[in-house]
Amino acid sequence: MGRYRRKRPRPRDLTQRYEAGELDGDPHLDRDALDAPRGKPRKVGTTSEDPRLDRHARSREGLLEGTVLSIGPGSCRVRSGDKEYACVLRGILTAKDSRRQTVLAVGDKVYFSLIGDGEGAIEQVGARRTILTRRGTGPRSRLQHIIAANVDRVVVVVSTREPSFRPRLIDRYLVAAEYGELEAAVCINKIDLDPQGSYEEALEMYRSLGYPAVATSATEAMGLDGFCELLRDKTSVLAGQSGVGKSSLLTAVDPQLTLKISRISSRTSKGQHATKNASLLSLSFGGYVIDTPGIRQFSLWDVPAVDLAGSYPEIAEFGMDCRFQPCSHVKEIDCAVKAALEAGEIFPTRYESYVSLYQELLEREKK
Ligand SMILES: Nc1nc2c(ncn2[C@@H]2O[C@H](COP(=O)(O)OP(=O)(O)OP(=O)(O)O)[C@@H](O)[C@H]2O)c(=O)[nH]1
Ligand SMILES: [Mg+2]
Ligand SMILES: [Zn+2]
Repeated sequence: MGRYRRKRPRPRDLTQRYEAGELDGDPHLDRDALDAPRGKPRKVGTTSEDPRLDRHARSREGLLEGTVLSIGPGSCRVRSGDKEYACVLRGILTAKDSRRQTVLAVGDKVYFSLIGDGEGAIEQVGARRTILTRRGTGPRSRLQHIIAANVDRVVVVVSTREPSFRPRLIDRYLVAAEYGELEAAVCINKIDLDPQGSYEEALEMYRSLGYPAVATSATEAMGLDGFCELLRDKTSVLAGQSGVGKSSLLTAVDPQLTLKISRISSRTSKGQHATKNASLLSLSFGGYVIDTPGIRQFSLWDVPAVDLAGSYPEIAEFGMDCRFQPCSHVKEIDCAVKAALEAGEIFPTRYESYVSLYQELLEREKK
């Protein structure tokens, strides 16, 4: 079962492109440059002939450059060099954007002016290298929520129990990561609560799909070296349900971090997040990580149903041989994905998760 082994290399190294300045731009001149639309980072002004580049260099004169560490009501914390500033947003940046829940995201590169001791006003937001997004919840369900900007990797954290293991949720995060062209990894925490090791099959499955996967116990200090290696020297974001142990894992691998941890092991009811806001943290062993508050439901932002298969590496690969292009791999005849499923080359749980997500996205498109 599941003989698929991921061969596909990552399409390109975004970090290198970013460092080469290829992806930089000025959102004031091109608001769309703020996001990597539909997951594809766009090149903005890459040649010196581009008149926007000069204007943008001039307009940043006298401003400090920093990174958004966390966002509170009305202001945010920004790190610049080794100092932190409390910053407000200039009016132009707070102007209502009909599609976004917030103008600013944790991890954003910003340019700000000093307005007091340790206080600044954000004048510009740099183009985003990558974004991890979801749909807003409740009344904000038509808005895009940016979970993190400019990260290299998403580490999806789940627990064996308390709260129970949710493979469908993992797949949603993996799709959001693939769609945003981010690396993704999986961490199965609280293995101390599953001495039979029933999580091992899932661990192997994610590995065979090409996702680094580790099994840990934050409280019993198991598997923590592997978890460290997922984070070392990268900028990562931890994502997953409330109570799975994201903050516990971070304090276990880096005792310098003082994060609020839930006193109760299982978090099942609404509104009991131990972590209230996403925050960007510096790791003593190298790298940065964004700890996020857990969410109950993860709804994908703006992935067209027809593009979903592209975010399941094994389905994308077998799908190249389907008779119809594009093929939904749900109802068509001569579907190479269904043939691979029959032959035991695709994990049934992954195919089922694909079909259910495909139908959900299709339903949404009809509305
Ligand atoms: N048994 C066991 N409990 C754990 C483990 N890791 C964390 N916990 C407990 O699980 C609870 C939730 O941990 P947190 O670190 O606050 O979880 P979180 O994912 O950060 O939750 P939010 O901040 O609400 O999103 C706490 O009571 C931890 O002590 C583990 O490996 N094993
Ligand atoms: Mg937390
Ligand atoms: Zn097909």
